Amino acid sequence: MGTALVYHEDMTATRLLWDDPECEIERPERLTAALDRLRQRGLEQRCLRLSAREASKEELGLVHSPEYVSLVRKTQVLGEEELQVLSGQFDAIYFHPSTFHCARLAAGAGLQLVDAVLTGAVQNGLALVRPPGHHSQRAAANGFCVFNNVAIAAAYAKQKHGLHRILIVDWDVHHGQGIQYLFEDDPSVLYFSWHRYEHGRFWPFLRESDADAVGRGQGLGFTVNLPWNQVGMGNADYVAAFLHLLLPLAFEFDPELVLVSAGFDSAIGDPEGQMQATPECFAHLTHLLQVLAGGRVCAMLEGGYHLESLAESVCMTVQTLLGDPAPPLSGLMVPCQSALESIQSARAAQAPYWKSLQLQGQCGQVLGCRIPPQAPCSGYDSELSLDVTPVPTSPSTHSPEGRPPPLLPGGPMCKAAVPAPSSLLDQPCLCPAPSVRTTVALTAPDITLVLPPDVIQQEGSALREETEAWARPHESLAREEALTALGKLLYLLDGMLDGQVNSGIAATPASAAAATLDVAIQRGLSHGAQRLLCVALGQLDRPPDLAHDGRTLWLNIGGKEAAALSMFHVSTPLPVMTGGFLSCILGLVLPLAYGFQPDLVLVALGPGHGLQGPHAALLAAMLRGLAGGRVLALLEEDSTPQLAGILARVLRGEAPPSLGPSSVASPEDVQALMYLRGQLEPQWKMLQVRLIAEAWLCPGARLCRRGRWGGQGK
Ligand code: Q9C
Ligand code: ZN
Repeated sequence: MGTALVYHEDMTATRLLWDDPECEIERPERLTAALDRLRQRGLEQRCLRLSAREASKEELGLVHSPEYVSLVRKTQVLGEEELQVLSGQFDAIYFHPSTFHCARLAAGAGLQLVDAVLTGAVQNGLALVRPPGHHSQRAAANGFCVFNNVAIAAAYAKQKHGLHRILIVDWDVHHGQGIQYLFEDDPSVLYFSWHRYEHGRFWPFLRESDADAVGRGQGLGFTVNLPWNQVGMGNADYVAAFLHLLLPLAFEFDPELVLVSAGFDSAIGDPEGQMQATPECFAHLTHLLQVLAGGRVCAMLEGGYHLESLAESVCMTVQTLLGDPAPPLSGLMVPCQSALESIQSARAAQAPYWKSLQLQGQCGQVLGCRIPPQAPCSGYDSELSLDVTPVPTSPSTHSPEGRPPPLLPGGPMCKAAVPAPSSLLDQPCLCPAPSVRTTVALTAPDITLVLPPDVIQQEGSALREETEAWARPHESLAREEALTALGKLLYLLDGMLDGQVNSGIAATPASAAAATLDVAIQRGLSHGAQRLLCVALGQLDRPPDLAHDGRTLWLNIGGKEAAALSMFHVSTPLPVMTGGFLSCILGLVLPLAYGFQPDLVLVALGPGHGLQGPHAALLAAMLRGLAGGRVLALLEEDSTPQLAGILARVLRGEAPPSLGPSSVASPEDVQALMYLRGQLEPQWKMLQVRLIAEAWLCPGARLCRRGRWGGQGK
């Protein structure tokens, strides 16, 4: 459906005319650097270019007072000295004779973007604007912001398009207090902001930036603040904040539109933020938001003062909006202690208002943390002792500990998939983009009818002798249909491993599902995949000959009971309610997957998987964030064409349909999740939603700590 890029050259006009060290970072080159890089990468050319229009007086009046708008209008005719005097009446503000025009274009750009998305002209988009907006208030300019572009867009989407639920995600490193003030009593706008806070010692030094500011009146629980109390927050911290705080609330809120206050001063290199998140992290943040609101995402530029970091991060955002898979994240995926404290205090502050936070993470209080009798903590099966050597703590600003298993010597895979400290100028991904995004290797011809036109229907098969050799150990692969399907699957898998094809779908006869999956795993591991994530739904047993070398993470959803036989062999029942399914994905599957950093993902819908199309689509869409989007979905041959069609669409980058209002998780779902967390948290730090110290208060977790993989905690 396309991505809009809204811009107008005139927005480079406003600039600082006098000496002011605080304001000099907000300069015209911010826009030109971002736009030049988008052109260089061929990204601008792939967007629908829209020229920004000026917002009208009425539109500005949706959030600003008439007096304030006329005050800003008058700056057009002031001389330099008068401009400087007026600027001095606000905090961190400069006016220029072009400010009024630029600020009206900036607000208007957002409105055009919202119109384009809500009329269906495009799926999503980015407005590249100056001045930024999120600090601006009803009658005050603040922090380089004159009119509140994102707030005006939200009010406009409500008024002109009749929307009832709008999510604003403010990933700028500063608190958008302007947006907070404008919507603090409005339950139709959910405002999420993370920001450098340092216990109140960072600009704008507001008490109301802390996690306990949650909105007022009808709007209680619709303001979500995540204060960062240390600098140096990185990819793992940001992803953890999305998985454990923003996304549970966002799914429960079920927005019709997502607006992003897209400031890139939260990226590495920025002098204001002093954070560590690499540009690729913004591809992941964008990707994670695209599963909401049917993919209707409107991003608007806010801050971002390191031109190189800004330009790269903008490219990552636009590339992801265009549907390209996110490049793998670099670095250890271990959130730091301070980030966990912040996330936990925000979860605690929000818990009274959100069902999705009420049952979990409040260990011992709401639900109690009982160990399911069928799955005792102690006494692991001895065959499962792992010969995975602990890897030493890496030097980093906040010394994370624990990491995925050691890497094996390379295959022909993307170098960036190997977790390694990255410098800003590292190429995001050294593998060439596959020429084919999604291929389906299906045997039932009626399925092609529901496929999007650019999804390739694969004709090829692996050589007969080779297919037979792979099939030989498996009785269930002896039949002709199973062999034919296996040949197609092997051919597709090779195409993915060679980088010809990004993702694919293959079908197998139901009776051969487990054996086919086993072959796919072995073939993947022997043909270049270094870490393979296998998400198996339904009755699919872990292949008996799977090596315990940490190269395969096996996750069975639809097992009889919650069980972690090792840190690489996890099984959980299929959640019965949508709420449980969401917490399983956000609270278990994705934290494990992000922690593991696979370079190939297999997702198998096996016998009795019981997953509805939209749920399967959501899972596949979110797993596409891993492994550079290298996801192979295995279906049973008698799956409906609709299921194959919906999976093909999300794997090529379309948004999954929204699930609608979600039910709560059932007590059984919650219990399974909490049990597995207790088991796995010591090894998989992305699972953590509370501090280890607190976990000790939970009797279940304490027992679980005597696990076999070290289990010493922090
Ligand atoms: N060194 C935006 O990013 N100065 N505004 C803070 C601390 C004001 C930031 C001084 C920063 C305003 C849109
Ligand atoms: Zn900022």
